[in-house]
Amino acid sequence: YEQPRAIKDTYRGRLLADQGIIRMAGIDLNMEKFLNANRIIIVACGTSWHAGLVAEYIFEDLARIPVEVEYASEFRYRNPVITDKDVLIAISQSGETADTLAAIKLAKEKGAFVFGVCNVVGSSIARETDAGAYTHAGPEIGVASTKAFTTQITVLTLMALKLAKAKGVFSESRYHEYLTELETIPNKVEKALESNTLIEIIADVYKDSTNCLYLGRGYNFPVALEGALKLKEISYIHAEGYPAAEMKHGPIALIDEHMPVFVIATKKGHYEKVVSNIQEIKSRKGKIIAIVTEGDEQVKDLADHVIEVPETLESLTPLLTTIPLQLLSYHIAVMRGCNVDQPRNLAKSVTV
Ligand code: F1P
Repeated sequence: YEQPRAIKDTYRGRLLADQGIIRMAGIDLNMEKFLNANRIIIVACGTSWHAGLVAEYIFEDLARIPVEVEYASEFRYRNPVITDKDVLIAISQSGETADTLAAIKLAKEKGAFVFGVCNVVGSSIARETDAGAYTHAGPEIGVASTKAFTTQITVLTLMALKLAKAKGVFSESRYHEYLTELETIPNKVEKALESNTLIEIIADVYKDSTNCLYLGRGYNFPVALEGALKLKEISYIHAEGYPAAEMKHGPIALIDEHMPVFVIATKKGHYEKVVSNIQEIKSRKGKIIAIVTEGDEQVKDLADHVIEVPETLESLTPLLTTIPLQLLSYHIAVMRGCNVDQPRNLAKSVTV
């Protein structure tokens, strides 16, 4: 529920009120590093890694810069090819995650320029990186990240917009069109939160599930991963996130009348393809819970439940579609008697 405020603070912290120009010292001062980079490597863990995956779509789609996304916990132990033409972006809510810090050190040793996206001012990652940008989420009280995810995506979107403009991929007017839409997101998140009562009813239906599948395409594939992670982290139900297009390469074998499938099926981006995935699930009697764009009729006829979110640009949809999935995990966890703020076995920052 703090997310409308947190997202607003995140982009407001970077806008000159009078001109709507993004002032983002970290990226402005180091623009050349990004523009001359061979590629961007993004490293992170957990939810922050999912924000990194969304960023891969944003940077490549909007700014046309090649991006690789890696779990910091893998990157640090393999022998990656890194050069001084690479820019590494490390994303971390706490700024203390040991694997992400180790990945930063490795990249710096090889001469890469390292940029941090952190929530905690003065944290170890903020200090170790060459430059960076803070999210303005405020303290994450719970262990499982929620507003950190949406504010990380906000910062990474602003960075991609700056780079798209600097590279000439985006005209001045397209750039401002995006910024204007970004400014509508906090109100649209408020709107998405209004589905809370409906989500509670849906949570009650599926609270005793033992397995769940989450599917999405494009920008919403990482949201499917994040939805599944939230359910695992706080309600201890096994859940898997998958790209919807991969369903036929394996997970389809799991689908029967006992399998709830959460599908992100917003209008912008691959809609018709997702609808055909939904038809495939339905013909195997899977239970379909779909996140759809307001006013959707086609999916409503097919799905067992639909949860609406407002319409926005395709690249901004993760900021809205993730909200009902967070709420759903929350309600299921509460109904199962789990401690949503301090899940068993999980640490707020993994420092070893
Ligand atoms: C990464 C992370 C979180 C997760 C949990 C454990 O932390 O995996 O995403 O919710 O708190 O750590 P961070 O590097 O983003 O602080």
